[in-house]
Amino acid sequence: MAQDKKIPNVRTGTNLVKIVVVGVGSVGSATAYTLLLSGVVSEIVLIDINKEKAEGESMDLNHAAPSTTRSRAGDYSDCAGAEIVIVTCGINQKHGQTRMDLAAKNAKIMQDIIPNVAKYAPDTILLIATNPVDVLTYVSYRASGFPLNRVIGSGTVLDTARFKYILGEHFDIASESIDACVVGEHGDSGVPVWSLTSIDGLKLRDYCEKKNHNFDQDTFHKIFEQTRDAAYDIIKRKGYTSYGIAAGLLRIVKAILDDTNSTLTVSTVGDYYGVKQIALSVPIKLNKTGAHQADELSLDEKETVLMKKSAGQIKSALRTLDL
Ligand code: 6V0
Repeated sequence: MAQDKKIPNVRTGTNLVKIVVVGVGSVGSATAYTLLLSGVVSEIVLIDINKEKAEGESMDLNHAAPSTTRSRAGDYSDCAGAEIVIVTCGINQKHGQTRMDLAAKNAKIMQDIIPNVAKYAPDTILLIATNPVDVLTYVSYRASGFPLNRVIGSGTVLDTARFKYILGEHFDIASESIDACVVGEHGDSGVPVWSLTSIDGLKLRDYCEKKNHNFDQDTFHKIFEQTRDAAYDIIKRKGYTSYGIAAGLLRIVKAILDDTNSTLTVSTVGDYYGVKQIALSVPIKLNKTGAHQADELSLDEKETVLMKKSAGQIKSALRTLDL
Protein backbone atom coordinates (compact mmCIF):
# COMPACT_ATOMS: atom_id res chain seq x y z
CA MET A 1 0.00 0.00 0.00
CA ALA A 2 0.92 3.63 -0.32
CA GLN A 3 2.18 4.07 3.27
CA ASP A 4 5.39 5.80 2.19
CA LYS A 5 3.48 8.27 0.07
CA LYS A 6 1.27 9.58 2.85
CA ILE A 7 1.63 13.31 3.28
CA PRO A 8 0.73 15.07 6.51
CA ASN A 9 -2.74 16.54 6.70
CA VAL A 10 -2.18 20.26 7.19
CA ARG A 11 -5.20 20.69 9.41
CA THR A 12 -4.90 17.74 11.75
CA GLY A 13 -1.16 17.06 11.57
CA THR A 14 -2.02 13.36 11.27
CA ASN A 15 -1.30 11.18 8.28
CA LEU A 16 -3.67 11.73 5.40
CA VAL A 17 -5.87 8.84 4.41
CA LYS A 18 -6.77 9.61 0.84
CA ILE A 19 -9.46 7.88 -1.21
CA VAL A 20 -10.12 8.72 -4.84
CA VAL A 21 -13.52 8.18 -6.42
CA VAL A 22 -13.49 8.07 -10.24
CA GLY A 23 -16.95 8.79 -11.63
CA VAL A 24 -19.23 10.99 -9.58
CA GLY A 25 -22.64 10.10 -10.87
CA SER A 26 -25.31 8.51 -8.70
CA VAL A 27 -23.03 5.78 -7.31
CA GLY A 28 -19.86 7.86 -6.98
CA SER A 29 -21.54 10.77 -5.21
CA ALA A 30 -23.47 8.50 -2.80
CA THR A 31 -20.22 6.66 -2.10
CA ALA A 32 -18.29 9.86 -1.46
CA TYR A 33 -21.03 11.07 0.90
CA THR A 34 -21.07 7.76 2.77
CA LEU A 35 -17.28 7.76 3.09
CA LEU A 36 -17.31 11.37 4.25
CA LEU A 37 -19.84 10.78 7.02
CA SER A 38 -18.11 7.58 8.14
CA GLY A 39 -15.06 9.58 9.22
CA VAL A 40 -12.67 6.83 8.07
CA VAL A 41 -10.86 9.00 5.53
CA SER A 42 -9.36 12.46 5.66
CA GLU A 43 -9.38 13.34 1.98
CA ILE A 44 -11.73 12.34 -0.82
CA VAL A 45 -10.69 13.28 -4.33
CA LEU A 46 -13.35 13.20 -7.02
CA ILE A 47 -12.47 12.63 -10.68
CA ASP A 48 -15.00 12.75 -13.49
CA ILE A 49 -14.91 13.39 -17.21
CA ASN A 50 -17.35 16.13 -16.30
CA LYS A 51 -14.98 18.20 -14.16
CA GLU A 52 -17.63 20.75 -13.20
CA LYS A 53 -19.79 17.98 -11.78
CA ALA A 54 -16.85 16.75 -9.68
CA GLU A 55 -16.23 20.31 -8.48
CA GLY A 56 -19.88 20.87 -7.59
CA GLU A 57 -20.12 17.56 -5.74
CA SER A 58 -16.96 18.24 -3.72
CA MET A 59 -18.16 21.73 -2.77
CA ASP A 60 -21.49 20.31 -1.63
CA LEU A 61 -19.79 17.45 0.26
CA ASN A 62 -17.56 19.88 2.16
CA HIS A 63 -20.65 21.55 3.58
CA ALA A 64 -21.58 18.19 5.12
CA ALA A 65 -18.05 17.30 6.17
CA PRO A 66 -16.88 16.54 9.67
CA SER A 67 -13.90 18.77 10.50
CA THR A 68 -11.41 15.98 9.82
CA THR A 69 -12.43 15.27 6.22
CA ARG A 70 -12.16 17.30 3.03
CA SER A 71 -13.26 16.65 -0.51
CA ARG A 72 -11.91 18.16 -3.71
CA ALA A 73 -12.10 17.64 -7.45
CA GLY A 74 -8.91 16.42 -9.07
CA ASP A 75 -7.31 14.64 -11.97
CA TYR A 76 -5.42 11.36 -12.28
CA SER A 77 -2.19 12.82 -10.87
CA ASP A 78 -4.16 13.24 -7.61
CA CYS A 79 -4.35 9.46 -7.31
CA ALA A 80 -0.76 9.61 -6.03
CA GLY A 81 -0.71 8.47 -2.42
CA ALA A 82 -4.31 7.21 -2.43
CA GLU A 83 -4.90 4.18 -0.24
CA ILE A 84 -7.80 3.07 -2.43
CA VAL A 85 -9.12 4.24 -5.81
CA ILE A 86 -12.82 3.46 -6.20
CA VAL A 87 -14.04 3.24 -9.80
CA THR A 88 -17.71 3.98 -10.47
CA CYS A 89 -17.50 5.72 -13.86
CA GLY A 90 -19.22 4.63 -17.03
CA ILE A 91 -22.71 3.93 -18.22
CA ASN A 92 -25.39 2.46 -15.97
CA GLN A 93 -28.31 0.11 -16.65
CA LYS A 94 -31.39 1.64 -18.14
CA HIS A 95 -34.82 0.04 -17.61
CA GLY A 96 -34.83 -3.28 -19.48
CA GLN A 97 -31.04 -3.61 -19.76
CA THR A 98 -28.93 -6.26 -18.03
CA ARG A 99 -25.56 -5.50 -16.49
CA MET A 100 -23.84 -7.56 -19.20
CA ASP A 101 -25.31 -5.19 -21.83
CA LEU A 102 -22.88 -2.56 -20.52
CA ALA A 103 -19.75 -4.70 -20.96
CA ALA A 104 -18.29 -3.43 -24.23
CA LYS A 105 -18.68 0.30 -23.53
CA ASN A 106 -17.56 0.16 -19.92
CA ALA A 107 -14.61 -2.14 -20.71
CA LYS A 108 -13.32 0.55 -23.11
CA ILE A 109 -13.67 3.16 -20.38
CA MET A 110 -11.71 0.94 -17.93
CA GLN A 111 -8.98 0.36 -20.54
CA ASP A 112 -8.78 4.13 -20.91
CA ILE A 113 -8.73 5.22 -17.26
CA ILE A 114 -7.08 2.37 -15.32
CA PRO A 115 -3.59 2.89 -16.83
CA ASN A 116 -3.82 6.53 -15.71
CA VAL A 117 -4.63 5.46 -12.16
CA ALA A 118 -1.82 2.87 -12.22
CA LYS A 119 0.65 5.44 -13.54
CA TYR A 120 0.16 7.81 -10.61
CA ALA A 121 -0.78 5.31 -7.91
CA PRO A 122 1.21 2.15 -8.60
CA ASP A 123 0.77 0.95 -5.00
CA THR A 124 -2.91 1.67 -4.53
CA ILE A 125 -5.78 -0.79 -4.20
CA LEU A 126 -8.32 -0.64 -7.02
CA LEU A 127 -11.93 -1.09 -5.99
CA ILE A 128 -14.19 -1.50 -9.02
CA ALA A 129 -17.96 -0.94 -8.84
CA THR A 130 -18.82 -0.20 -12.48
CA ASN A 131 -20.94 -2.93 -14.11
CA PRO A 132 -20.70 -5.64 -15.19
CA VAL A 133 -18.44 -5.61 -12.18
CA ASP A 134 -16.89 -9.08 -12.50
CA VAL A 135 -16.01 -8.57 -16.15
CA LEU A 136 -14.60 -5.12 -15.43
CA THR A 137 -12.61 -6.31 -12.42
CA TYR A 138 -10.84 -8.68 -14.78
CA VAL A 139 -10.40 -5.94 -17.41
CA SER A 140 -8.98 -3.61 -14.72
CA TYR A 141 -6.61 -6.31 -13.49
CA ARG A 142 -5.24 -6.64 -17.02
CA ALA A 143 -5.14 -2.89 -17.66
CA SER A 144 -3.42 -2.06 -14.36
CA GLY A 145 -0.74 -4.72 -14.25
CA PHE A 146 -1.41 -4.87 -10.49
CA PRO A 147 -1.06 -8.07 -8.49
CA LEU A 148 -4.26 -10.07 -7.87
CA ASN A 149 -4.63 -8.90 -4.26
CA ARG A 150 -4.86 -5.22 -5.25
CA VAL A 151 -7.72 -5.42 -7.76
CA ILE A 152 -11.08 -5.93 -6.08
CA GLY A 153 -14.60 -5.76 -7.46
CA SER A 154 -17.56 -4.95 -5.22
CA GLY A 155 -18.95 -8.26 -6.48
CA THR A 156 -21.87 -9.75 -4.60
CA VAL A 157 -21.39 -7.69 -1.44
CA LEU A 158 -24.56 -5.83 -2.45
CA ASP A 159 -26.45 -9.00 -3.45
CA THR A 160 -25.51 -10.54 -0.09
CA ALA A 161 -26.80 -7.46 1.75
CA ARG A 162 -30.06 -7.59 -0.22
CA PHE A 163 -30.42 -11.32 0.42
CA LYS A 164 -29.92 -10.90 4.16
CA TYR A 165 -32.32 -7.97 4.27
CA ILE A 166 -35.07 -9.87 2.46
CA LEU A 167 -34.50 -12.98 4.61
CA GLY A 168 -34.61 -10.75 7.69
CA GLU A 169 -37.95 -9.28 6.60
CA HIS A 170 -39.35 -12.76 5.91
CA PHE A 171 -38.29 -14.20 9.26
CA ASP A 172 -38.80 -10.94 11.15
CA ILE A 173 -35.25 -10.95 12.47
CA ALA A 174 -32.30 -8.55 12.16
CA SER A 175 -30.19 -9.28 9.09
CA GLU A 176 -27.11 -9.28 11.39
CA SER A 177 -28.47 -12.47 12.97
CA ILE A 178 -28.44 -14.19 9.59
CA ASP A 179 -25.39 -15.86 8.09
CA ALA A 180 -26.05 -16.06 4.37
CA CYS A 181 -24.39 -15.03 1.14
CA VAL A 182 -24.73 -14.76 -2.61
CA VAL A 183 -21.67 -15.79 -4.64
CA GLY A 184 -20.74 -15.97 -8.34
CA GLU A 185 -21.65 -13.16 -10.71
CA HIS A 186 -22.99 -9.83 -9.45
CA GLY A 187 -25.87 -10.19 -11.85
CA ASP A 188 -28.48 -12.56 -13.10
CA SER A 189 -26.48 -15.76 -12.52
CA GLY A 190 -25.51 -15.02 -8.89
CA VAL A 191 -25.91 -18.03 -6.59
CA PRO A 192 -27.63 -17.95 -3.16
CA VAL A 193 -25.89 -20.36 -0.82
CA TRP A 194 -28.94 -21.91 0.82
CA SER A 195 -27.05 -24.97 2.03
CA LEU A 196 -24.89 -22.88 4.38
CA THR A 197 -27.52 -20.34 5.42
CA SER A 198 -28.05 -20.13 9.16
CA ILE A 199 -30.08 -17.95 11.50
CA ASP A 200 -29.15 -17.42 15.13
CA GLY A 201 -26.56 -20.15 14.71
CA LEU A 202 -29.10 -22.72 13.46
CA LYS A 203 -29.17 -24.23 9.97
CA LEU A 204 -32.13 -22.83 8.04
CA ARG A 205 -34.10 -26.09 8.22
CA ASP A 206 -33.56 -26.37 12.00
CA TYR A 207 -34.46 -22.72 12.52
CA CYS A 208 -37.69 -23.13 10.53
CA GLU A 209 -38.58 -26.22 12.54
CA LYS A 210 -37.85 -24.54 15.86
CA LYS A 211 -39.78 -21.37 15.01
CA ASN A 212 -42.66 -23.07 13.20
CA HIS A 213 -41.86 -21.54 9.80
CA ASN A 214 -42.55 -23.53 6.64
CA PHE A 215 -39.37 -24.88 5.07
CA ASP A 216 -40.82 -24.21 1.69
CA GLN A 217 -38.73 -24.21 -1.52
CA ASP A 218 -41.23 -22.01 -3.41
CA THR A 219 -40.99 -19.30 -0.76
CA PHE A 220 -37.20 -19.52 -0.76
CA HIS A 221 -37.14 -19.29 -4.54
CA LYS A 222 -39.27 -16.13 -4.38
CA ILE A 223 -36.94 -14.66 -1.75
CA PHE A 224 -34.00 -15.16 -4.09
CA GLU A 225 -35.91 -13.81 -7.10
CA GLN A 226 -36.56 -10.65 -5.12
CA THR A 227 -32.83 -10.45 -4.31
CA ARG A 228 -31.74 -11.08 -7.89
CA ASP A 229 -34.24 -8.64 -9.36
CA ALA A 230 -33.82 -5.89 -6.75
CA ALA A 231 -31.76 -3.65 -9.06
CA TYR A 232 -34.36 -3.99 -11.86
CA ASP A 233 -37.16 -3.15 -9.42
CA ILE A 234 -35.33 -0.08 -8.12
CA ILE A 235 -34.22 1.14 -11.57
CA LYS A 236 -37.81 0.84 -12.85
CA ARG A 237 -38.85 3.24 -10.09
CA LYS A 238 -35.97 5.69 -9.47
CA GLY A 239 -33.80 5.17 -12.54
CA TYR A 240 -30.62 3.95 -10.82
CA THR A 241 -29.42 2.38 -7.57
CA SER A 242 -26.92 4.07 -5.29
CA TYR A 243 -27.27 3.78 -1.49
CA GLY A 244 -26.92 0.01 -1.25
CA ILE A 245 -23.72 -0.07 -3.28
CA ALA A 246 -22.34 2.98 -1.45
CA ALA A 247 -22.79 1.20 1.90
CA GLY A 248 -21.24 -1.95 0.45
CA LEU A 249 -18.21 -0.02 -0.79
CA LEU A 250 -17.81 1.55 2.65
CA ARG A 251 -17.78 -1.93 4.23
CA ILE A 252 -15.01 -2.99 1.84
CA VAL A 253 -13.02 0.22 2.41
CA LYS A 254 -13.26 -0.13 6.20
CA ALA A 255 -12.13 -3.76 6.09
CA ILE A 256 -9.06 -2.67 4.11
CA LEU A 257 -8.18 0.50 6.04
CA ASP A 258 -8.85 -1.05 9.47
CA ASP A 259 -6.93 -4.21 8.46
CA THR A 260 -9.77 -6.35 9.83
CA ASN A 261 -9.36 -9.65 7.91
CA SER A 262 -13.16 -9.57 7.46
CA THR A 263 -14.57 -12.01 4.95
CA LEU A 264 -16.76 -10.38 2.30
CA THR A 265 -18.08 -11.65 -1.02
CA VAL A 266 -15.98 -9.38 -3.23
CA SER A 267 -14.94 -10.22 -6.77
CA THR A 268 -11.32 -11.16 -7.45
CA VAL A 269 -9.43 -12.59 -10.42
CA GLY A 270 -8.58 -16.28 -10.50
CA ASP A 271 -9.60 -19.70 -11.81
CA TYR A 272 -13.00 -20.72 -10.50
CA TYR A 273 -15.05 -23.89 -10.86
CA GLY A 274 -13.04 -25.13 -13.82
CA VAL A 275 -13.07 -21.76 -15.63
CA LYS A 276 -9.70 -20.07 -15.97
CA GLN A 277 -8.92 -16.37 -15.66
CA ILE A 278 -12.16 -14.68 -14.73
CA ALA A 279 -13.32 -12.62 -11.75
CA LEU A 280 -16.26 -13.58 -9.58
CA SER A 281 -17.28 -13.48 -5.96
CA VAL A 282 -16.53 -16.01 -3.27
CA PRO A 283 -15.81 -15.16 0.37
CA ILE A 284 -12.53 -13.23 0.42
CA LYS A 285 -10.50 -12.02 3.37
CA LEU A 286 -9.78 -8.28 3.27
CA ASN A 287 -6.99 -6.45 5.05
CA LYS A 288 -4.58 -3.59 4.46
CA THR A 289 -2.77 -5.50 1.71
CA GLY A 290 -6.02 -6.11 -0.14
CA ALA A 291 -7.86 -9.32 -1.02
CA HIS A 292 -6.84 -12.84 -0.01
CA GLN A 293 -8.50 -16.22 -0.55
CA ALA A 294 -10.51 -17.36 2.45
CA ASP A 295 -11.55 -20.98 3.11
CA GLU A 296 -13.35 -22.46 0.14
CA LEU A 297 -17.12 -22.74 0.52
CA SER A 298 -18.39 -26.31 0.66
CA LEU A 299 -21.30 -25.86 -1.70
CA ASP A 300 -23.80 -28.62 -2.37
CA GLU A 301 -24.08 -30.27 -5.77
CA LYS A 302 -26.79 -27.97 -7.13
CA GLU A 303 -24.95 -24.84 -6.00
CA THR A 304 -21.72 -26.11 -7.56
CA VAL A 305 -23.49 -26.60 -10.90
CA LEU A 306 -24.89 -23.05 -10.67
CA MET A 307 -21.43 -21.66 -9.86
CA LYS A 308 -19.95 -23.38 -12.92
CA LYS A 309 -22.72 -21.82 -15.01
CA SER A 310 -22.12 -18.39 -13.51
CA ALA A 311 -18.37 -18.65 -14.10
CA GLY A 312 -19.05 -19.72 -17.69
CA GLN A 313 -21.24 -16.68 -18.32
CA ILE A 314 -18.56 -14.30 -17.09
CA LYS A 315 -16.00 -16.05 -19.31
CA SER A 316 -18.34 -15.78 -22.33
CA ALA A 317 -18.73 -12.04 -21.75
CA LEU A 318 -14.95 -11.64 -21.47
CA ARG A 319 -14.47 -13.51 -24.76
CA THR A 320 -16.54 -10.87 -26.58
CA LEU A 321 -14.11 -8.13 -25.52
CA ASP A 322 -10.93 -6.99 -27.19
CA LEU A 323 -8.48 -7.50 -24.31
P1 6V0 B 1 -24.07 7.76 -13.69
O1 6V0 B 1 -24.94 8.46 -12.72
O2 6V0 B 1 -24.37 7.90 -15.14
O3 6V0 B 1 -22.56 8.22 -13.41
C1 6V0 B 1 -21.48 7.82 -14.19
C2 6V0 B 1 -20.44 8.90 -14.10
O4 6V0 B 1 -19.27 8.43 -14.80
C3 6V0 B 1 -20.86 10.22 -14.74
O5 6V0 B 1 -20.68 11.29 -13.82
C4 6V0 B 1 -19.95 10.34 -15.96
O6 6V0 B 1 -19.62 11.69 -16.27
C5 6V0 B 1 -18.74 9.56 -15.48
N1 6V0 B 1 -17.88 9.08 -16.58
C6 6V0 B 1 -18.26 8.49 -17.73
N2 6V0 B 1 -17.18 8.19 -18.47
C7 6V0 B 1 -16.10 8.58 -17.77
C8 6V0 B 1 -14.71 8.55 -18.00
N3 6V0 B 1 -14.20 8.03 -19.13
N4 6V0 B 1 -13.88 9.05 -17.08
C9 6V0 B 1 -14.38 9.59 -15.93
N5 6V0 B 1 -15.70 9.67 -15.66
C10 6V0 B 1 -16.54 9.16 -16.57
O7 6V0 B 1 -24.03 6.19 -13.38
P2 6V0 B 1 -24.23 5.50 -11.95
O8 6V0 B 1 -23.43 6.24 -10.97
O9 6V0 B 1 -25.66 5.24 -11.72
O10 6V0 B 1 -23.55 4.06 -12.23
C11 6V0 B 1 -22.17 3.94 -12.41
C12 6V0 B 1 -21.82 2.49 -12.60
O11 6V0 B 1 -22.02 1.77 -11.36
C13 6V0 B 1 -22.70 1.77 -13.64
O12 6V0 B 1 -21.91 0.92 -14.43
C14 6V0 B 1 -23.67 0.99 -12.78
O13 6V0 B 1 -24.23 -0.11 -13.46
C15 6V0 B 1 -22.76 0.58 -11.65
N6 6V0 B 1 -23.41 0.10 -10.44
C16 6V0 B 1 -22.78 -0.90 -9.80
C17 6V0 B 1 -23.33 -1.46 -8.67
C18 6V0 B 1 -22.62 -2.60 -8.01
O14 6V0 B 1 -23.18 -3.30 -7.15
N7 6V0 B 1 -21.37 -2.85 -8.35
C19 6V0 B 1 -24.55 -0.98 -8.14
C20 6V0 B 1 -25.15 0.07 -8.78
C21 6V0 B 1 -24.66 0.65 -10.00
